[in-house]
Amino acid sequence: MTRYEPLSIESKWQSRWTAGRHFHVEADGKSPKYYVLEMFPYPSGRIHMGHVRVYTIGDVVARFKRMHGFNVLHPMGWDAFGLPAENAAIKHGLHPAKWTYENIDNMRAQLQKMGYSLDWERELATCDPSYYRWEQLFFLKFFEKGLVYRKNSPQNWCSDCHTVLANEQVEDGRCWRCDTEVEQKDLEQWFLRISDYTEELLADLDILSGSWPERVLTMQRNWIGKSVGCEIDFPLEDGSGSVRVFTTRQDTLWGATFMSIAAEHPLAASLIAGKPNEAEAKAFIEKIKNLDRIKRQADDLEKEGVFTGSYCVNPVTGAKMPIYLANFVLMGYGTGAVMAVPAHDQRDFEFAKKYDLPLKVVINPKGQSLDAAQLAEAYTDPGVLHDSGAFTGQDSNDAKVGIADWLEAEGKGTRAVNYRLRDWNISRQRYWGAPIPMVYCAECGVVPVAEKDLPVVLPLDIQVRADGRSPLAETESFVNTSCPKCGGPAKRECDTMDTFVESSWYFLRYCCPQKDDAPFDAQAVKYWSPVDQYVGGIEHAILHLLYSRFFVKALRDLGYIEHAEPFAHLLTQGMVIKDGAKMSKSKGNVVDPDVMVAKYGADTVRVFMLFAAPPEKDLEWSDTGIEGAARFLSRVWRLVTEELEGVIRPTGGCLPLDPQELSPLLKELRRREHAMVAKVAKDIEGQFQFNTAIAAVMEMLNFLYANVDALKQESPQAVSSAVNALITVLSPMAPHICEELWEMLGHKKLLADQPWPMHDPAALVTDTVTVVVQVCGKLRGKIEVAADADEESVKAAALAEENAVKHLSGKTVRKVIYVPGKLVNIVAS
Ligand code: OVH
Ligand code: ZN
Repeated sequence: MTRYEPLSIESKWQSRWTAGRHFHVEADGKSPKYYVLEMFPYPSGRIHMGHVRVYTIGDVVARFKRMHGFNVLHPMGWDAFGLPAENAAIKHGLHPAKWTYENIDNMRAQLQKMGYSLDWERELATCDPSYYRWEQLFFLKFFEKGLVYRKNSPQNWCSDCHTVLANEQVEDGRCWRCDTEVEQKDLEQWFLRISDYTEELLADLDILSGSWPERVLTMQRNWIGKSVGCEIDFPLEDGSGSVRVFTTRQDTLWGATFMSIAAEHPLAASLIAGKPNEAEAKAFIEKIKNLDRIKRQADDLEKEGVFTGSYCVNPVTGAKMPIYLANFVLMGYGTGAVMAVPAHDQRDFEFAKKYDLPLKVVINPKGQSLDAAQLAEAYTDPGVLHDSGAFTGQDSNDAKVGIADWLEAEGKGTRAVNYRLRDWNISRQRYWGAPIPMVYCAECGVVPVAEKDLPVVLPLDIQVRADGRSPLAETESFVNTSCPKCGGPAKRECDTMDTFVESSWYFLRYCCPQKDDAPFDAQAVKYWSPVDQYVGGIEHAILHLLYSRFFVKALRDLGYIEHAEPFAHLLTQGMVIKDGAKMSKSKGNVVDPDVMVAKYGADTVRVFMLFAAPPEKDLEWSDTGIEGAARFLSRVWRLVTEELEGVIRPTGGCLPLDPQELSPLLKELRRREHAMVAKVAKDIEGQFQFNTAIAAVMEMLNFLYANVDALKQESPQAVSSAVNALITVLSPMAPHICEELWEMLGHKKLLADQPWPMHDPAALVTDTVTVVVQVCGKLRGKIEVAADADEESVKAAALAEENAVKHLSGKTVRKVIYVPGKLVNIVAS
């Protein structure tokens, strides 16, 4: 026997796979295609266990599909632009490009050590001009179509870092990097008009239902946030105009007792002008404008407000309603003004209690009548309308329709739809990103760069600045250009694009990464698209997946591609944790993949990751778990190289022997072999239950060990078939060891090219026995059960026997006695 030495075996097979360009694929018409993709990594430096998990899952699927005859595309690349590279570069005094490309080299080597069946010839890095030039082209095409526009909007701004911060980069109102208090600053930014696609993005989620996790679909629906209701005008008391609100609860209109408006509301200044508390209101406005928007929407925000000094009039009751500035109302969603119905909205309720504003009950639960003075919280459920004019007595849901009709007929309001989804601000005031291909000309204004002048190359001969300011604005050779329209002197846009732009279309570029005269080879994209199976972390459930869906639809409308959805199936894997917590340097609970691979080999790490938890669940790292995986593979090795040395012949497929002529042991072996092949396939296909698939292989291994001597004696042929099948079905999970054993058995062709073994469903049927069913000692029926059925299931079958059920009716079962393989007696009275 030879020792199992994973490291030398693994590098041997990795070199062979690479040398043979083994996982390189081309679009062909011969076999059906299958495109499996894991979310591509940021080149952050080193891979972590989260990467190992997601890329292992994807690799099993890729290898499995390959064995099923698919032409499998399984590519890899680098999401290489972004703030982390720039910050690391600042910290280490390196150029972001150098830092990024060195990381890519390291991480590529780490991934290669895992034995993933990737087509490395399709590798791409998004920071390469040959990639981002096409993104710049899309920007120009979007601009032509009106899908790109420039807008002044309030942004989170850190004066110290001199940049806009994404909402996620604001922590407790302070910059995540330097702790400076974040301000809100109006800036000219570039936006992608994702709102043009809101309805399609929403509607197509229904098509993805069943293929994407319901949780992700729900998150996307909530993010899009469609609400249907009415816009209603509330006249100002002084007759100078009106305040428009959007509400989904027009059924509560008769209960609106005051009005809440955003600090940014265009009427705010005139509503407070000359009023007794003008100064207080002004101070409040300033304070609120500087609060970040996320905080203002949080449920636990302490509700605060200031009376403007002005009133409006409820258009249906005529009641005079004080207008308040309120910290939780935002411009941008709805109209920036909210009709407050404190009896039926919890936020309004809290606000009314705090500022002693009147409550009016207009909806009662069926058969009850609420007393406004007694309410401990808002009553927000549907009910029966009360004190609501002609609608009193109606069901509140029905009344929504009637009231909308009536408002429209009376000219007091109109039906309206509102979305939470905003257009996508893609401007970043940072260096390490794709330049936005626009120039500013004193004569012609904002002018797009000519297509023939793409790419606008990000200059590399710069120095990153310690203060994080973009060096681009100070790079004269970059900034100064000529106007594409008039040829006069002009200045380039110095903002770069959000990195989510790169990740919105990389999966299309993998179809033809080398094409240099167009973004896509239409044939190749058509052949490979959509991605059949996408795998990645839940943290991308909303933005990345929504942006990619938007990009695909927009590129379709530009005529570049034909399909409408990027990812046919989605799997979101759980986190890798240790001691119940996310791995992190600060907690000191990081397990480094390199260390584990060096100690156990990649196959063991892969098997552990797949066996320890179903993919969508969090995976707790455990030292005993990885030891167990190592032991399992050693036992596979020892069985073939020691216990069965010289016995096993190379066979393909499952045992072809005629079952009639087999001994009971061989019959059982045959049944188990076919059952294993069927179970592993069923668990992987569609279900991704790799843990139970591996368990099925373990069961077979145990059976072989338990019967090794008898099996050797009775039929080397039968045992050969079983072992060949075991190695074959284990190979997607542990490819190196299986490939090595396969070769040792005398196979000439690579295991990676083997078809999945056929299994015979007839072989799965176990022998059955007839069991007699008695009720109180009298024969009442017979049941057929599997010979190896357990006691519980036989008893259950007996209790369900038709005639027995009849004789049991009206009685209580006291006891069930089972004589194995013979009879069940049900004692009842
Ligand atoms: N480039 C983007 C990205 O997420 C993807 C684009 C398509 C937008 C890992 C850990 C983390 C963990 C465990 C041990 C130590 C440290 C997944 C951390 C990601 C993604 C890819 C690429 C991480 C899941 C969370 N996690 N679990 N365990 N790039 O390089 O960050 O969700 O699926 O693999 O990740 S990335
Ligand atoms: Zn010009």
